Amino acid sequence: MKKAKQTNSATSATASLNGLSKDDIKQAIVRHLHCSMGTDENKANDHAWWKAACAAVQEQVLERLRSTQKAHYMNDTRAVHYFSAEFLMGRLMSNNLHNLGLYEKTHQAMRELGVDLTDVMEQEPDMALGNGGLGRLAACFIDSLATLDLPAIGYGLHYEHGLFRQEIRSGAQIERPDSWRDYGNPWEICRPESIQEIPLYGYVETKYGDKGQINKEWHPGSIVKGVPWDIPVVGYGGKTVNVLRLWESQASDYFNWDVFNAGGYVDAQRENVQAETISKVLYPNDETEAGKELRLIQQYFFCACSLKDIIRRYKRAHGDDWSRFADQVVIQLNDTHPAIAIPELIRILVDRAGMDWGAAWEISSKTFAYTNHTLLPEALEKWPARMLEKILPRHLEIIYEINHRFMRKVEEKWPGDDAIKRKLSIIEESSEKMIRMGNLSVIGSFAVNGVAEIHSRLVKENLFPEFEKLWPGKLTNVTNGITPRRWLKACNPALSKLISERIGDKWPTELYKLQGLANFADDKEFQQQFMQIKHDNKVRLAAEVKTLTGVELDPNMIFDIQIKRLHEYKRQHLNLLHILALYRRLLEDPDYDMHPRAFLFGAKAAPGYKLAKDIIYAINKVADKINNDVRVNHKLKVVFLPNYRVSLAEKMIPAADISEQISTAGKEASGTGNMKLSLNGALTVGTLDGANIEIAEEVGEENIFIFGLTVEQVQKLHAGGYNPYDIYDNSREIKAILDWLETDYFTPGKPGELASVKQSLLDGGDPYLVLADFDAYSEAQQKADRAYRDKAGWARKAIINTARMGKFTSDRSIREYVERIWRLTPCHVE
Ligand code: Z2T
Repeated sequence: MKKAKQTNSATSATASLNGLSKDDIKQAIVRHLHCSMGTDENKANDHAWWKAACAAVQEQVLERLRSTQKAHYMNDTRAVHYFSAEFLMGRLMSNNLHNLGLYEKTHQAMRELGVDLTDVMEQEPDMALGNGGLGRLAACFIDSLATLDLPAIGYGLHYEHGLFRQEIRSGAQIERPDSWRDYGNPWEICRPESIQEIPLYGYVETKYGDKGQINKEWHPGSIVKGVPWDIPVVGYGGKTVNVLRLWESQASDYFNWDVFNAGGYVDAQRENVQAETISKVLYPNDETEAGKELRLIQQYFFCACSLKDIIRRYKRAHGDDWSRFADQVVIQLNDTHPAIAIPELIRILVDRAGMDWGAAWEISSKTFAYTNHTLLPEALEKWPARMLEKILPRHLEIIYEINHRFMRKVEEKWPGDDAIKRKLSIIEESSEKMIRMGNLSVIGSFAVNGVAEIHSRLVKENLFPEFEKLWPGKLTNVTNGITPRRWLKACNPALSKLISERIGDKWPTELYKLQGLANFADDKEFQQQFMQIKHDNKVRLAAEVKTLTGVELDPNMIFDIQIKRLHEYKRQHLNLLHILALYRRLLEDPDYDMHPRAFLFGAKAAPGYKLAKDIIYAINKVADKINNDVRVNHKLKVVFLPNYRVSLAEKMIPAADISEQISTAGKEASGTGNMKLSLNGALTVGTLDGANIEIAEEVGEENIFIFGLTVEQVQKLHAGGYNPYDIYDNSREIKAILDWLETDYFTPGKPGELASVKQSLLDGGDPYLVLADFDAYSEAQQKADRAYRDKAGWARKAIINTARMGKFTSDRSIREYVERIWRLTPCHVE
């Protein structure tokens, strides 16, 4: 009786939206099994069931997509166009079912068909078209946009291979191609009617008009075809279905015609290969700029396709009247990767629509807004002017013109100050002339934002200081968020159900409602239920760990989790040094007082990032040793889970007790994993960096373990000449640990294999202050250890963490973008 009621309340928010019954779903799935998959109930394996189920869900999705597009067209709505080189979508089945309100019914329907929905969903490959935080943020944002009934379209690249699949061989990372579409992607729809032709290379001809005007004509040397694939984005409640439009490159028939006629059939095939290379593979570097020609072509290719698409749609409603363009279209640049869209729009307006510069600039500078995601100098994009000249000769001219006019403005504001001009110029006059895409983005946009309070302050103060004086108010903050539909409702069903029982089922769209849970933070029964769910999630993860690595974890251990890209600034090696400290303390004193703890890592290193790969290797070697050392392995375990990705995050996050967020202060722009873990009741051990600061404000200092240098202290330490040897020479423990790495203790017979980690922290100068923060970190960990032993106290802290995460829904982020930057109005569908 009670059970039936709970099921009802869990689906009541959406039940009225679809009259679809469980039997309808069964019929649809079986129909697709027969008619789309050409198999039957007896022969079908999980993969066939998965495809049939997707097809059945997609029918529902497409109906809503049609009504959404009709509503947007009829209302001629202003829309945001989210330009991003990355969309890290993960799997779509569970998400779409939850957002349509069909999850429970489909689960039952499949059970009656004799298959388990959870197993079937495991068949879906992740859509890993992104590196990490930036790409996942884009995915959360388009979920929120659809949920809030906002007209929006995501534009990106249809990579044939997403982020590489990571395998661990003898402790080392090896990269394998990701082939997410090998057996077809049931969610995407090809739209050949919207193909675009994109010019590249060639030269610019200057023409003089009869009234003395100068016209420029770009004669491209090559043309590629952009083929759009649409992925429907289902809002929670299933009303609005927006699209993510991803462009695939193909050889243009038009271009190859000449070669073909000249008898160059084989040469024409070579052209095909080149054109099709553009969308072949996602660059696997997060936060480093490779400066490769193909990468610039990727960026231009998807921006040019998307702009043509937007303009075609605008013209359908407004003809050649450009006056309302900036009222109808806003384009958000997700970092500088799509910044080339700025000169591309100006080129279209000036060269193609025949506008004068002033009118074109007026439109383009009211169309673009730019989000900055990092302060790390190695991630700030700069393109050699020579490369732009070769690939996009007209765009380089336009960039020079933008800069020329901007320099006049700077001269007006700071007459005669050449130092400021050098700093603000789009052109960096180094030995090789470089184009600074960050400066171009700030100059060409009407709004610029950072992604957490502290990050936005540093963007203003350190990255673009004089820009703030030129355009007060243009630089602002929008703190990142995460979608609670994927990162709580879908990934942690037991906790979601418990929450709904206590505070109702409105929290997925009104996350501040979670604060109602604080009323039960001291309620014994609730604490027990909350921690039982955590325990069950740990049991489930332990089973997964056993299958993936062979390591056995006791779910009574503290599950301490660090999951994120591998980067020196994120300091996985600080975590590792602390693990080594615990190991050493346990060897010196078998009764060393600590609650048993399992340290779990998930991280991919950029394939060319040597030290990052060395750190993965070191973690694995230390893990091997500790896990097999019977003197300590009842108290200490270390696990490196291979191939960290969205679907693995969904299994790890609900099982975490402790969340490691330990970047050097000032380096992590925001972080979003920090929000996901805290939302699922993990306590943060973290620095005063990125959104950790805002998480600490929300949960209160007694419910988080903050440690380490502040941004100001970091700056001072660097300015005063930091010498890591001072710490090494004065700390017995640190010295012993670092020296240990050089022995063959962890790599029997191969001393020195882990030496690069030590080297980077001593002769390498320890640029991320690992040693400087070590003692504070170790102390914070000890506090966490003591706190965990107080069962009720810990349960209270965990509950408060979940209860106070309301601020971090991506719905709040999107509302801020809408009110302060995009100025959109919702368009209700049906
Ligand atoms: C990325 O994931 C992030 C920043 C980048 O700067 C590039 C990539 Cl691939 C160019 C991350 C930040 O490191 C992280 O702090 C932030 O939360 C995330 O973007 C989303 O804003």
